[in-house]
Amino acid sequence: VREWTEVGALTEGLSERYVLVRGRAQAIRAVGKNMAFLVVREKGFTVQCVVTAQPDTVSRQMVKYAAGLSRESIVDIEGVVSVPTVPIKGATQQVEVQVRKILCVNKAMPTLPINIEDAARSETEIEKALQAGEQLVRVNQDTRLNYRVLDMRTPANQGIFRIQCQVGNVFRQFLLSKDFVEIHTPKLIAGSSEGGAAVFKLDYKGQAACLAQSPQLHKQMAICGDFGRVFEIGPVFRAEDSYTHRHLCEFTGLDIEMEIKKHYFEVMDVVDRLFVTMFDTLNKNCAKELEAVGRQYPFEPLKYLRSTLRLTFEEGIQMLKEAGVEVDPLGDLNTETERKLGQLVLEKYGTEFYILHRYPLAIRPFYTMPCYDNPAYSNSFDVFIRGEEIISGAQRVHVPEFLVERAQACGIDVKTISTYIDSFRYGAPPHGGFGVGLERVVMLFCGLNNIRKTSLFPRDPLRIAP
Ligand code: ATP
Ligand code: AMO
Repeated sequence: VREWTEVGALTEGLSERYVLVRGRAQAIRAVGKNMAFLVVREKGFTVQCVVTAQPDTVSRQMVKYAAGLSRESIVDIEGVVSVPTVPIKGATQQVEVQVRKILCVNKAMPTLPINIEDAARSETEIEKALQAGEQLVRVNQDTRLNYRVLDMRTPANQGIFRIQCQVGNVFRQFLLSKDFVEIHTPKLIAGSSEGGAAVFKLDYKGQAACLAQSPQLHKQMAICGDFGRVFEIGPVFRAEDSYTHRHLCEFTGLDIEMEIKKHYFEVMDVVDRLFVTMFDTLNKNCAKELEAVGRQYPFEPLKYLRSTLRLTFEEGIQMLKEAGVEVDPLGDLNTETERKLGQLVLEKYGTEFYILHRYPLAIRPFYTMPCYDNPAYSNSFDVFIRGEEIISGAQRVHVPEFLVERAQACGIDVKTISTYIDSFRYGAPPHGGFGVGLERVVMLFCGLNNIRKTSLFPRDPLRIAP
């Protein structure tokens, strides 16, 4: 059995060695009848392979065969590693493979709907190429998403989804190390978990049901069931009816719920430790991926403090007011004012990651605990990256009579959540938690402009395929 060498491992140290590699034929160029160049890609690394007709080893027919391969076909190449005298452009590896044998393992169709090299260019590179009179097709977002399997092959997308994997991984590992138990709650539920209209309704064997807008009700019920601290990574469904850069109809929720002794600050402490650890880990373990993303979509590394800044909602409103932005002191911030506050916070405190807490009660979900000292406010918080929300969290109402009162006040049909309400009648500890949108974390950490870039197969009001 012959040993395989990865394209990424092809370096000068292997000079003169005979190697066997498998990859995709990313680019193919014939030079006359005696020579062909193939750029072969594997896991984001590329190497130039040279097929030259030679009396004893390489026939002209083989050169023709190589030159006739279709882009993105999967090929096995055997050959000798050599170090060229001039630097190689258009490949990540600075050695070449002098091809002796070539085999097409599986061919791609001759014309692809997306050219990977075009899809991988940054806006600046596109502008330059166009100015130089180069013929290229700007790959728009719909085309990318329609042919996502091809789009995924660009270095930036390889980076994005490896980073996304790390976010989930750090979330899980961190919480497991802090005594949290991973749970799995149902996504088919009887009543809306967040209130509001953004619910996908369905027929559940003759009974009205919906897709869970969050694991909110069941993660709290797990606390009533004495698990102490729980978390879940799972799909969340929102029937959003408009098309924004940061809303999906299905996203991945990272949720926690935990008993608290005294204060909702205990939940914010978890946010702080978890996210500082997460950002540190991403910067350390995903340097290559972050660089690949930045090459196509340039961004500044996230600025965050060793200990996360906490501002009250009132302090935030005051900062906006001082900057000449008037907002309703008991109303919600909109996208624009959130961004503005993000800018002000960055200027004043030097961080792009911060917690805003003690929100007005009126704009929070029914299960949110009001502040003990002033019921116009609540023991709740949102967390922002670069001026956009990634987390909502709060202490919850754990007294059943009060929970019913709050649900009714918020216009919720209590009958549809009766089993949830009943859970609190058997004795419930004080508790709180939060929910994070995975795609938003990756989008904002990498300074990307659209959540569709960080969802493998995004679901929005206009898209349910592929
Ligand atoms: P959440 O619902 O979770 O708390 P969110 O980021 O969706 O998270 P919202 O509170 O729904 O935040 O909305 C905050 C702001 O985002 C709104 O004031 C509005 O400016 C904007 N926004 C939210 N949903 C939409 C939408 N479907 N279309 C356009 N803008 C929206
Ligand atoms: P909320 O509704 O704020 O809170 O959602 C929590 C987080 O989920 C993300 N998010 C979204 N991501 C993509 N597309 C959407 N349509 C979308 N909507 C929300 C955001 C948001 O911060 N049960 C509470 C959480 C809790 O209190 O524990 C909840 O669902 O990043």
